[in-house]
Order: sequence, then structure tokens, then C-alpha cells
Amino acid sequence: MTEPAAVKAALKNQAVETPSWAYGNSGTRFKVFAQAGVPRTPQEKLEDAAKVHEFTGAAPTVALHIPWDKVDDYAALAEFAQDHGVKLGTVNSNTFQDDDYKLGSVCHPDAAVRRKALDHLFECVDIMDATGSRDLKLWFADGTNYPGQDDVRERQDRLAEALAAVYERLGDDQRLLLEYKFFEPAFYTTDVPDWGTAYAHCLKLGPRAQVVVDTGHHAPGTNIEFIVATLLREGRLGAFDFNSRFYADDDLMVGAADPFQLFRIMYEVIRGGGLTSDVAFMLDQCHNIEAKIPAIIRSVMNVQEATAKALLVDREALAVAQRSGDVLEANAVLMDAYNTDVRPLLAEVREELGLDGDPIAAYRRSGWAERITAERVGGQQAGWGA
Ligand code: AOS
Ligand code: ZN
Ligand code: ZN
Repeated sequence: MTEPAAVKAALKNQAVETPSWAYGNSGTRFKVFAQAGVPRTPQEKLEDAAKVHEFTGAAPTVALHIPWDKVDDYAALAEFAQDHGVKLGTVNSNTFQDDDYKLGSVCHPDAAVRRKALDHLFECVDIMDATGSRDLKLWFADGTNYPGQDDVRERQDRLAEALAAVYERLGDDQRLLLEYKFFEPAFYTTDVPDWGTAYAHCLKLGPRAQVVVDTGHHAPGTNIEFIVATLLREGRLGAFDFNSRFYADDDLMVGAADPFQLFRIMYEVIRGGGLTSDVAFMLDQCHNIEAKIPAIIRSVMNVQEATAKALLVDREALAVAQRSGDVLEANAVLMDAYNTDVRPLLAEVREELGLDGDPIAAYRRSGWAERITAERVGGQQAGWGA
């Protein structure tokens, strides 16, 4: 059993990175329900992210998305972030919203389009140099919609060529994080569809190429914790994009759909020695109908609760039961931890950090929602990440 003091220490060190785009208006292809008070600029997104960190104490960095967070001076943006108590984190590329990318970006059959996409990725690396970011997260919407549309193998060759060029461009302290997704927006093939494809490309690139596990990017029923355990064992788990899904890539609050799965994932992270800064624990969510800042606070709390439960697993007792083939006892040991109410423990951790034990209640009392609703008149245009 992990000692309570050690559990608290681990929880005090845990950091969850929030995504800038989660603070803005978002929706589905059917409708974006704009909300009052949402950020109109990257700076206002950082102000909101700072509130999440202020009340949780566990969200010190903010992932950027280019071009949604494009500014003239990224060093100044990094300074703005630090003035508000947070830091700029992972840089996310976007090779999926330009008209030229209809048939793909780095996998496109036209070399000129591939060059345009690669130039964007190089721009993202330049931005990392300015912001001091360690990680470049690459998710490619590339794929095909019909059999015969393009050559699957040639698309992998094009992808490998682009990844190698970006990897070559990275500094010694920077990493390339390759994210997979089993479908969407392409319907027949996706060029980085699963962890195996991402892993194979990372192996060819080198040790600073790692895989991103987005918890919404698997076919229903996939055992995600097995993927996590395997990637950790191979030293290739670079990051999570945490969210929840009921059907597809729903980008709901992490832990809201299946808190038991989140617990099992966090158990394998801890079992595999992954609860370190070597693994970026990012959220990748879109809060379409719920108030954004409290929803992101809730997500951070859900990650903390799953982590606390996983830390409470009596690993000695579990190992004994596993080695003796005592199926019921082994399962009972795991379920005992999962069924523990860790909210009082987490409230203690927050209070020991000088925070309110209930971050949501503290946020509600802060008046921030009322203030931004009153001040941010003429909000951002509707649209994902705009
Ligand atoms: C898209 O489905 C992926 O989850 C991406 O990680 C992310 O949502 C997008 O790149 C926004 O940054
Ligand atoms: Zn993602
Ligand atoms: Zn996604």
C-alpha cells in the first residue's frame, strides 16, 4: 500500500496541461452554441487557463494551437503567461483546415501541398524556440475516403519523409509527439490510425519521437490501458490527450464517460513509472454546451481522482495474488482502490497547498465568470478554436 504521505506528494507534483482551444467557442458540424464571456484572444485564453491553475493548483501549463493562437510575438505571449502564473506548453500543429489539404497534408499526392504542410510544421518548431516549449504535437487528419483513392504505402513514405525532416529540425531538448486516431475526418483510411503506426514511425525517427494517446481516438472496446502499458514499457509514451467519449472522438470531460477506464489507465501509468514530466498529461477537449472554465476544472479534478485511486492500489498484495493465480483476490485488490472515495484526500492536498478544498465552489465564488461576461463583449467568432 502506498503510504498516504507518498500519495499526497505525488498528487502535489502532478501537472495537467490544459488546451487553449478548450476555452473558446466550439461545437459540432451541426451547431456552435456561442457562450458569453469566452476569450477573444490567446491572451484571454491564458487568463482563463490561469484561473484553472489558480483553483486547482495542478494546471501550470497551456497547450497552444497554431494558427488558432497565432500572435506576432510569441516570446511576449510566453511572458504574458508567466505574469499570470502559467507557462506555455505543447505546440499543436494544424494541417487540417486549409483548403489545400482536402486530399491530405504531408501525405498529399501533390509535392507542393506537402511542402506547404512541412513549412507549417517548421513554423511550429520556430514558435517552440520562441516559447521555450519542449513538445510539438502532430495530429494529421490525412487519409482517404474511398478504396483506390491513393496508394496507402506511398502515403506512409510521404509521412515518413515529412516526420524525418521535422525531427531533424528539432532542438536537442525538443520532442516530436505523434498522435494517432482511428478515423475522422477521413473515412476509409487514416494515415496515422493506431498506436502501432505511430510507434513504428517513432522508432524510425529516434528517441525524441514519442506517441500521443488520445483517449477518444480508439475503436469502441479498445483496451487503452494495454496500449499505455506497452508504450511505457518501450519508452515511447510521450503524452496523453485526455477526454471522454461515448461514441467517437467526442472530446467530453475526461473521466465523465468512463471513470473506471481512466483509473485503469492511471494505474498502468503509475505501474510503468510514467507519473513523471516525461509524459505530458494534456487535456484535449471541446466544451460545447457546458461552461468552459468549470468544465476544465472538473476534468483536472477527474484526472487527480483517478490518479489518487491508482496510487492507493496495494501493489504488494496485488503482486502476491497475481503470482499465486488468485483471480478474485487480485481483482478485489484493484477494485478496493477504485472504490475508495479519494475526494477528502484531495481536499486535504489542496488545503495543504493553500487552496480551497473544492476548486469548483471556489471558482464560482470568485466572480470570474461574471467579470468576463461583462467585459468580453463582442466575443470571438463562432468556430472550433477560432
Ligand atoms: C483531433 O481529433 C486531435 O485530437 C487533436 O489532438 C486536437 O484535437 C486538434 O489538433 C486540436 O489541437
Ligand atoms: Zn487529441
Ligand atoms: Zn481528437
